[in-house]
Amino acid sequence: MAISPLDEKYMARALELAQLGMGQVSPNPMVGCVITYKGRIIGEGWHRKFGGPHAEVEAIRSVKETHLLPQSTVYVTLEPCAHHGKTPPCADLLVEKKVKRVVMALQDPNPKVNGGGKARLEAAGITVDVGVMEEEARAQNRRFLTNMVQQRPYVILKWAQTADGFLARANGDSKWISHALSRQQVHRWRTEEDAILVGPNTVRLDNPALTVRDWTGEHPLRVVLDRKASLNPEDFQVFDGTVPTRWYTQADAPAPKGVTQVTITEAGFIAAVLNDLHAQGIGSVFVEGGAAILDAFMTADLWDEARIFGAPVTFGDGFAAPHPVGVTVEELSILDNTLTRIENKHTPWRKS
Ligand code: AOF
Ligand code: ZN
Repeated sequence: MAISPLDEKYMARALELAQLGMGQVSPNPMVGCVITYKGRIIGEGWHRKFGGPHAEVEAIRSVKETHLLPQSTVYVTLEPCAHHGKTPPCADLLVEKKVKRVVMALQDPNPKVNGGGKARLEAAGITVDVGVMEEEARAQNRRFLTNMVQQRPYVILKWAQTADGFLARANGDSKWISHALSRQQVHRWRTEEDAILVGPNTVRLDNPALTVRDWTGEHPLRVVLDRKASLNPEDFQVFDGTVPTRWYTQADAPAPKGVTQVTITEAGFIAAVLNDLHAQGIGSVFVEGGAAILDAFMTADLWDEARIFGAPVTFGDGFAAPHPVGVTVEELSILDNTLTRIENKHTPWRKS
């Protein structure tokens, strides 16, 4: 069927609903669903929580005028699933309700689905259109798509740098680069990812808690990379056991209560850590430094985007900020700070 501007309007609404699952559904995708009858919305829903009902189930449940379903169009930001997971297949539900048409933004790359949902709908005589606002849907679910395609978490690097390109002074002090609003933004970002990762120098110099305080949301998993097991857990907040924490070393080390120590024996340390996190169901990692860790991710080319705060201060000397090679996709100002978002060129989540 021909795609109309109205299709884009309702898909935009479905994408908006999907976004409400941010920080709650990973490693599942964010999915939104809108049901219309003659250009009027009769039902809406989204995937709210990992393990919970899928978007289509929520949307169908919300419909009061159920007699209209056989004449309805269902807009969904991802292909309805075809597998028995934590819930029965959404494609079967739509077939059972005899909806007339399904418009989806994107085929689900999950091997358990991957066109299977579409095939079930078509086999039942339902009209299916794919690709409405696909680019937006891909960008929204870039974490999930990266997990599926690369079999690793989506990696976001973050740092603040001075106008003369330093991350920290020579003594490691990095205070007063970004201001309170930018730091609040960082706390918001923490709620959006599954894990926060730092290296040993950041732990030693800043003794960060790596929790969410200036925003509301769940604390991500804390991840500490410490090849030499050089950190004494008793000295640092990240090892206080208040939030799930994984401590990666190359040699066994006694871990305090609430901390999981993981010994990595493979040569590619960063790749092995990401592998392990992926196996734990971690869909995204927010890397908060320091310089050596950021460099390690870039050297291994295991990163997807960098978010860089720039501040109008100069240090003259110190730890030089990294130079990510990629595409600048966003630039904005937060008071006197700048925020630049750079995407790696490989972007496995884009349409190939
Ligand atoms: C949909 N609608 O809202 C979502 C879908 O473990 P389960 O049963 O929750 O299944 C998770 C998989 O289902 C996930 O990897 C993705 O392929 C698909 N997610 N599908 O039809 C939804 N969240
Ligand atoms: Zn489903």
